This record gives sequence, structure tokens and C-alpha cells, in this order.
Amino acid sequence: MPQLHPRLEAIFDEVIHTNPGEAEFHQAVFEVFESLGPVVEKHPEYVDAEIIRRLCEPERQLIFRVPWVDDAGRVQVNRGFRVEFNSALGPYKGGLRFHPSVYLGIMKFLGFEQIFKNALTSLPIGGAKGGSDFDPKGRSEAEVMRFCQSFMTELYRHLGEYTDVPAGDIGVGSREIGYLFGQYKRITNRYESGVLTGKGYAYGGSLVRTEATGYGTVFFVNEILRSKGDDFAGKRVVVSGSGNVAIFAIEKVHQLGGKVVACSDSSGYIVDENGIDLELVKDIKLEKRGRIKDYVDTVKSAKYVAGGSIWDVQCDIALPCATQNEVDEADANSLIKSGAIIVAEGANMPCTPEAIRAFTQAGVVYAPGKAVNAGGVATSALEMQQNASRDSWSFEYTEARLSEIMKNIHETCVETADEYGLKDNIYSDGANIAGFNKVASAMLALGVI
Ligand code: NDP
Ligand code: 2IT
Repeated sequence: MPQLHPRLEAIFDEVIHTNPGEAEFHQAVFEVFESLGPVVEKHPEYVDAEIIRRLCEPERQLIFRVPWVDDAGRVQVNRGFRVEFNSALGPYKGGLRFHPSVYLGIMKFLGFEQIFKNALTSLPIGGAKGGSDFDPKGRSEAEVMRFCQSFMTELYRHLGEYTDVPAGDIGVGSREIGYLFGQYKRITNRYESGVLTGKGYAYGGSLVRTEATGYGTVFFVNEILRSKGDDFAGKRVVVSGSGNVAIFAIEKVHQLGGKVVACSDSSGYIVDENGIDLELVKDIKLEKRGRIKDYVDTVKSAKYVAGGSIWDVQCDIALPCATQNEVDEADANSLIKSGAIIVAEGANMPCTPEAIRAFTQAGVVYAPGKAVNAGGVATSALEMQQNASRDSWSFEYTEARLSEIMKNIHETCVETADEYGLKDNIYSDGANIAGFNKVASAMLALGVI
């Protein structure tokens, strides 16, 4: 493990000690701390005022029981979470994840990263994350609705357009947001549109929010390419996952002239040398809620690999868009060997620290999720703006705003790394330092709270 600045080392030891068994949270904190050495030198006042220790402690952590009745009439019990991590810049903001792997350590890693990501958007939003260990796979519509209603029956008292504004993440899309919003409205007797984002267009959602994370990811990579005098034309791209982020990343790569040749789900991956037929993937995953292996039933020339690693597929650009720690050191070495030039994280923390070190040593451009996938939450903030002004913007206008925001985040990373004289890992260091400085200066101004 690389050395941390001595003042950060002591805080990191405390984080490990006070949050035992939360490996993903430790990993997320370490990744930020790795970048902060030069900031501690330049701004000792942040450490003196214990800004970093305060940042590592969520403002509020909620854990609650979610009881519901399944279609067979049996009572089921899940655990619900909301980690309201930091509200220095605005109301708590961040998605809800429904996946069986969810536990406090995952909520805290996601909430922690969300603070810096949201700061990078330059929009007034704090950081949070929530969710449940509920597994929507195999559940009926009615079961998903009852679960969402029970989840909101407890969570509603902690939410509000000026307090805490959830959205989707893994396992939570517009269907779930609809049920959650419906129950919030019913319990509170308020049509408070700005309390959730990712809503359907018919009831206060924003155009482009569905596409935003995937599109934003590709806009960010486009900026990296532009900075090297290059573009997407003819680039061979591999995208992991086949959910919300992956699908719209594929769509934008194709619009910009690249070719996505592989995507996946948690069971395996498909390779289509002619380029992924996105309409077919949308039909399988969004309409039928099926599995990615169904693709080869229609496209006979494509191949399906059960299990295995999608990162064995040769590419110029790799976009991990599924889940945390899905790219390990061996995957990184495969990508390096196959000649990849850019790895950009559509998912949150998909690359392990060992993978990131391998990319950096090999000179592969690595861009972290907190910068790359910030377009999703940024467009959520645009949805909040539209709700606050009871307005609804066009697709073109909203996409142009998203594109501008991603350009600005890219520029911020590059300029910040430059300001601190950092050259090896400009996107990680730039994103961590710029996000941190913004939150830290606000926290300092707000006093000891
Ligand atoms: P979805 O639920 O729409 O899709 C998730 C995809 O990743 C599915 O293909 C799923 O496969 C796969 N996946 C999920 N968990 C695992 C796992 N443990 N192992 C292997 N594959 C897995 O989620 P999103 O597309 O919304 O989210 C993907 C990533 O992007 C997450 O890291 C999320 O935090 C991040 N993100 C999402 C944003 C958003 O706006 N939605 C914004 C910013 C980041 P399967 O169907 O088999 O489970
Ligand atoms: O990880 C993320 O940024 C999200 N899941 C989106 C959060 C949001 O509030 O739109």
C-alpha cells in the first residue's frame, strides 16, 4: 500500500478502527486520502479544524426494518438504509440501491464518494446514499410495489426537497421511483416533486435523466480524447453491465462513431464483432427484464461467455458500468496487454486499487467514477431546478447543459492537477482535490456543526 501523509495516516487509522468490517468504505476513503497529501500541506487549516475527520463521519446514518408481504402471503423482512453523509453544499443527494449485497459498508462508500462527486458538478447538492438488501430479481410487480411502499413508509420522515432527495441506483429505476414517489405523496399529502429525482416525465421527471449517467460518461471520455487530439471514430469499446448506465453509454458511443463490441450482466458477457445491437439489448433488459445471454438467440453470429471476464475482450476504451471492484489487477493486466488507452468508470469504484496502480504504471489513462459518472446526479440537480420553477426543459437544452457540465468537470480535474503540479494520475487527483476543496471550504465557513 502506498504511504499516506502522516496527518492523514492517523485519521485513516481512526476510520478503520471506528468502522470495522466495512472494506468498501475503507477503500473509498483511502483513495481520496491518497490524493490529499499536497492539500494538507497547502491548507493545514483544514486539518486543524478537523474538517477531514468530520468529513469521514456521516452526519446521520439511518437503519430501519422494511417488512412486507410477498405474493404467497408470507411476511418478508429486509433492512433499509439511508446514510446522510454531508450537507455542506446542499440537501443530501444520492441514489437508492436495491441489491442483496447491500450493507452499511457499501452505503457508506457510496455516500462518501457522492460528497465529492456532487461537489464537482458545481451544483448545490450534498452527499448521501441509501437502499436495501432487497433483491428485486424474480419478484413480481406487486411485490416490488409493496416493498417500495413499506420502504418509503419509514424513510419519508427523513426526506424533503430541502432536506434529502434520493434517486435511483442499481435495482432502482423509474418503476421503483414511481412507487416511492406515490407513497411519499400519499403519506405527506404534498405534491413535493423535488423530493425524488429520476421520476417519470409524466409526473415531474426531467428529459435526459434516464440517459444522463451513460451519456455523461461518454462525454467525459470524449473530452479526454479531445485533449489528446483524438476522437471516438473507429474506437473499439467494451462496456460492462447492461443496466441503465451501460445501455446509454453504448448509445452515446455509437452516436459518436465508436463501436461497442461487448457488454454483460452478472451471469456472463456477450461479444458481437458487428457492434452491439442496442435496440435488442434494450428490449431484453428494459422491456422483458431478461438476461444478456438471450441476445445470442437473435444474433446468431454473436457469442455468449458464461462467467469469465469481459475484460479479456480486446478494446481501445474500457467503460466499467456494472458495480464496485469488478476490474481487478488481472483484468487490468489483460486490458493493458490488449492495448487499451483509456479506462473510465461509469460505475462507482469498479476498479480495485491494484488495478488503478497497474493502469497508472502502464500509462493507461484512468478516470474515476466520481468525475466520469457525475452526469447522472448533475441531471438530477437539473430535475430539481425544473421542479422548483415548475418548468420542463427540452431534450436538446437539457442534454446541452449535461454536456457543458461534463466539460467543466473534465477541465476542473485537469486544472486542479496542474495547480498542484501532479502528473501521474491527473483525473483521480484532480477530482479528489477539487471536490474536497469545495466541500472543505464550505465546512470551514459553516463552523463546527
Ligand atoms: P442497473 O441496476 O440498471 O444495472 C446494473 C448492471 O450491473 C446490471 O447489468 C447488473 O447485472 C450488473 N451488476 C450489478 N451488480 C453486479 C454484481 N455484483 N456483479 C456483476 N454485475 C453486477 O444499475 P445502474 O446501471 O444504475 O448502475 C450501474 C453502476 O453505475 C453502479 O455502480 C451505480 O452505483 C453506478 N451509477 C449509477 C447512476 C445512475 O444514475 N443510475 C449514477 C452514477 C453511478 P444483473 O442484472 O445480472 O444484476
Ligand atoms: O451514484 C450516483 O451518482 C447515482 N446513483 C445518482 C444519484 C442521484 O441522486 O441522481
